[in-house]
Amino acid sequence: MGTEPPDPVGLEMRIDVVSIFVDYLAPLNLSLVGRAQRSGLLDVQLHDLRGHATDRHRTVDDSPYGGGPGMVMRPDVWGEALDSVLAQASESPPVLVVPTPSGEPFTAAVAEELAGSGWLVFACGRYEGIDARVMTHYRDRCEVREISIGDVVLAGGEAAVLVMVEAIARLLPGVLGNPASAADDSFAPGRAGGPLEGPVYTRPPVWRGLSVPPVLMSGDHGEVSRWRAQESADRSRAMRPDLVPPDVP
Ligand code: JB8
Repeated sequence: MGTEPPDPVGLEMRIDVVSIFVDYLAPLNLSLVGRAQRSGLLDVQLHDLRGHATDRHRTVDDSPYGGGPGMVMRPDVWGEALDSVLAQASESPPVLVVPTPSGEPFTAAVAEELAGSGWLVFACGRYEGIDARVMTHYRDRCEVREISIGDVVLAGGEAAVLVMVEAIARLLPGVLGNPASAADDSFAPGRAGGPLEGPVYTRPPVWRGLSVPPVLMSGDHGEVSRWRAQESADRSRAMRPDLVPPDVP
């Protein structure tokens, strides 16, 4: 009576996240990503960077060489942490993803590439970032992607990891209930670059005096398609003119 165990499914991806604020990543146990974990499609392991610090105060940062404000994360602590994750060896090395405002932009195409890897390791920086030698060193041992989630500056990589893991997990086979809803998304593979999705409506037909556009109730699927295409084009021009090809005469 609704107590049957879930169907067994194969592991599609392992994700390790290293952070000094692992509690920040608790939402990975909720909603779509949490469900993917419980169904056996995804294995997420969190690691406290401070567990690899060696001094009494478990220090992970130090002053920047050359001067300047803030603190930089120490390469020795990161090296111990990442070595311990990489030692959980698989057939092939992981892709090491480092969120940083100075990285390549995170897009649907990047999400797709990362979804094709069976193992991702996310390294969450804080303060002014991670000593650059860490990225240099691990480029010899695995693929390293320094990635920005947008032209905005966060206080650390954790929130960016929540964004990226959700975008990646929903591309894994079996994670979405209805794959048609993913294919229809604005930046879905094959339609990256728009057009944006237009407005959507559900019951009731009139709410606070506002009616649903009558064309959607007409039953004329051709008319509905043309109306939605026009709404998408209008919205794309208004919100994202950068996505709209110039009108050629
Ligand atoms: C310190 O804006 B972000 C971002 C900001 C950060 C760090 C990592 C990522 C580390 N500040 O994507």
